[in-house]
Amino acid sequence: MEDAPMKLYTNLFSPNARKVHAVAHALGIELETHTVDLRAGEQRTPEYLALNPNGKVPTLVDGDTVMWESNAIMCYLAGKGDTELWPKSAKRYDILRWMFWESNHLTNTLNVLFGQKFFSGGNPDQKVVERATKDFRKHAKVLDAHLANNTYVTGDTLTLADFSVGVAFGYAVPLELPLEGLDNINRWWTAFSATDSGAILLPG
Ligand SMILES: N[C@@H](CCC(=O)N[C@@H](CS)C(=O)NCC(=O)O)C(=O)O
Repeated sequence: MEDAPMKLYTNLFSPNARKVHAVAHALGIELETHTVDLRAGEQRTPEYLALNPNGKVPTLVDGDTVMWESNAIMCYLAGKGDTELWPKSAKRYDILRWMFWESNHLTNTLNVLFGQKFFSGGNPDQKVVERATKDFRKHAKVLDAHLANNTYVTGDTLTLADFSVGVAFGYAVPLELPLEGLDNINRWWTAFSATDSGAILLPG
């Protein structure tokens, strides 16, 4: 009997969910999907909270396994096979380093900008925007310096780290991210976001 397809609870408005879609595409994994209606609050229903008590997307269900946290889901999917995106070598630790960096530094500043620009009823707090924009620039400079000597985030091949870190840069225009002069990021992101999988990271 064939295994049932894995099911992703998702919403394409979510950058964290798009990371998972992009990685699944790169791996050639077909996922059954259920769009969680975030506007209607479906993420806070008892049925959904039983799967993901954080009330967030994405969530992956694979038989008895329920996974949440987009970066963990990406590792889980890639771990199903043999792939350079998530090699079975010490390079994994470097990939994880950048995935943790993304969720701790880059995404934190992005979430603030997201909240101020999209969910402040058109009345963003300029001081908060300024501070988060400055923080974003500080973190982006770290990545830019690293990319001066690396084609991709963890060396000369595309890995999960590119998907994890890359999704932020799709918001360069709507969030007015300060990327001037960060030529290495611009080179890397322009090439990556033009690929079929990279393009899935872009907000629709
Ligand atoms: N660290 C989590 C963050 C998930 C997250 O923040 N999801 C947002 C969309 S990007 C969400 O579901 N928000 C709905 C809500 O908070 O009500 C991950 O990477 O999966």
